Amino acid sequence: MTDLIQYTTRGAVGLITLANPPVNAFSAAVRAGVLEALEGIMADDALTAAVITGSGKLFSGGADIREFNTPAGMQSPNLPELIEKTEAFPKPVVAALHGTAVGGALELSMACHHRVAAAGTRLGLPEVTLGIVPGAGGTQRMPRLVGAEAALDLIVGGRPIKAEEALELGLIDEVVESDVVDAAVALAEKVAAEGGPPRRTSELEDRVTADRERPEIFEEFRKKMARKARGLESPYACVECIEAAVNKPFAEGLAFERETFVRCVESAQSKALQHAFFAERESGKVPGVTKETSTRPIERAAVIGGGTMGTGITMCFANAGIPVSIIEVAQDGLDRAMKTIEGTYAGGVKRGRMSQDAMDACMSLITPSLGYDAVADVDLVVEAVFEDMSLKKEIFGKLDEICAEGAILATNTSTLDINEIARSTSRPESVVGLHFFSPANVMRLLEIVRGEATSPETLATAMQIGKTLRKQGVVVGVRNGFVANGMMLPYIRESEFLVEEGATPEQVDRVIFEFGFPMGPFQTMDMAGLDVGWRIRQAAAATRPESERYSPVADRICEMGRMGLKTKAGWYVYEEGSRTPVPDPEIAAMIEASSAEQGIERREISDQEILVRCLYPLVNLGAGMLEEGVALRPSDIDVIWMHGFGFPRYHGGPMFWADQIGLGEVHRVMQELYEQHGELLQPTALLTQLAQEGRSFGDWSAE
Ligand code: T1G
Repeated sequence: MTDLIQYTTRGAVGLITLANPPVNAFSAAVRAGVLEALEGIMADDALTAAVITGSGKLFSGGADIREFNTPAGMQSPNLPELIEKTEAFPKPVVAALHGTAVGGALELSMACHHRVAAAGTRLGLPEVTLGIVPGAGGTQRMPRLVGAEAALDLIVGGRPIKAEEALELGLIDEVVESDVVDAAVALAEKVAAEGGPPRRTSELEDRVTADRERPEIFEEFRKKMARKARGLESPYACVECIEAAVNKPFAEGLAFERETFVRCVESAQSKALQHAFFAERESGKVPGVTKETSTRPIERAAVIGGGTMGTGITMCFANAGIPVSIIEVAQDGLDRAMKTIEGTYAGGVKRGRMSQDAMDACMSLITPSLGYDAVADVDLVVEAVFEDMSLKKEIFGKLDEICAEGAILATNTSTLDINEIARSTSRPESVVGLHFFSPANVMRLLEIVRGEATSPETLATAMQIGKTLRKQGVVVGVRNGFVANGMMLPYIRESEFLVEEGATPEQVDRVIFEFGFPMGPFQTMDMAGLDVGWRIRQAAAATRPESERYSPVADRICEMGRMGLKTKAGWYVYEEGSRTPVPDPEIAAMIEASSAEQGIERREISDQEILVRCLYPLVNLGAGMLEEGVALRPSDIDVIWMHGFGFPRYHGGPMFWADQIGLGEVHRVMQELYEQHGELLQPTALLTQLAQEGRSFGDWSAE
């Protein structure tokens, strides 16, 4: 038997333990091992029952995602075969669940005749997040255990639930505080002693029969899910499978599910979502930082600056249970900051997103402070004042004097040179960029900027704090705008050029929205506030080459005092209290005037040209950043764009998306754009090389 399965007996019970670290995934060898063990128990008359459990911190993370679309994935016994044999097993089989049991692991458990879970165990069918449906009976057995409505919520939502909720729903039979294997063995012995055929989930008909009388369940659910499932295929496939569970005999429903699974797992969307899954985990692996690299425990933190970013960052620490001081230079600024924080939490309580107790607990961790005394005994400081180099250097000079030895000095700058900031201290090795995205207490992305002097310990601590704050941390190097904002530049620039050449802001936004972004570039700019970009453009004006094309439209909008949603006018106008962008003829006229001024002949622009012109240049720049080493791997860029700017996950991020199109084609079009529009769109060397060699970014990162 494979050593990925441990087998022993407890009295008359055969105990099968999954032992395939790190997550006991059901690889081909594990599946064969479980079946072999079951056959051993079947053949042994002295054994009356079986228990299946997992070793280490969890039961299992389900099927082995790395085997998808590989022969190993379909190798017999595949998961559906193993699960059918488990349910058909003549002796009681009990699942002993702890930590996490998701995907195929929960499907196997639902095919076991009884399920016992340790308190707090997380159970779920997250397959929809991988662009597939549960493909081993989950969509057929879960409705039989919990009913169609709960099954729709759990399977289409993909979220895990705790054992306690699962017990209430009828998904499991018992929750124990004691040792779960002992409890499962005891239950197995009891059931075996009671005799009679094992209880098979596939034979449970009450709930599906009742649901068959309520077909409206599915129509209502489809309506309810439409906004969240926009552009996605697998959520609708999940609904169809659950509908089949209610309306078809079990075997037919199972066959329908299998067919649907196979269709989904080979789809472009699923491949993109599988890529996203592994990309998020890959981004945590950074050269020079290993499991052995020591990190500083962050027990106390401080945030300098009580503006939009400072207050959001402060809430991140409080939400993670870390005492945090927020520091401002003047009382009114401090009062405003605390009012903002309190208001944000109160809004969460009002919308039922958090309890009053949780709000009080967070507020109790936040200490408003005037002056720098509060940073003397903290482990980490995050500076979040407005973008001014001399001010930041002054602040870091003070932090250098006051902060404890070994404290991490972080800056939330989104554009300034971190090496220059670090050089204003005597401990540049302790300086790192922690670039949060607005609103910082909501956005998951955290760009961790490694300076030339940042030590491995400081970087490892920054990566650890990213996890503690439940952020998706990505390590990048120092350059103007780092990776995220750096790549925003061509995206915004080309959008503005397109409206000068004949498109309209609403046309560009519609194309990008239909591609799958939550909103287009012009609405995004209005939401974020046009003053941020204006200040950056003004700062860059001095160094912009004369010959470089530049669109004055955005500046003119700001000069009119239109700063976006917050002034109810920007690229669009907004009704009082509404966030719905309304096209403004005044802006359209100003754009046409600007085109005429610059001798730009306006023309009909297709949706396809808009898509290509907005997205290919950022792919091109992404390749440039890989060459520079500012981004470590293409998948990091994908993670940044999915978590920072809402690049549709079902396209896998810009670099993966470009690979699906083919870099030969992306390069061909970039070359055309370069010839038409000039050097700003010159294909980068890496894109050219990969295109000529017929390779992909995926290949490149493998080097
Ligand atoms: N297959 C292969 N590798 C996996 C894996 C899986 N299911 N789950 C995790 N890994 C790898 C991961 O890439 C990382 O690798 C390491 O394990 C630790 O992961 C028929 C077909 C279980 C809650 O969607 O949600 O069953 O980076 O950092 O934070 O219907 O992993 O170290 O090289 O995430 O402790 C459905 C996916 C499969 C669950 C543990 N299952 N996994 O979290 O560790 S589809 C899922 C998770 C299915 C059937 C279908 C989490 C976790 P590396 P980690 P963690």
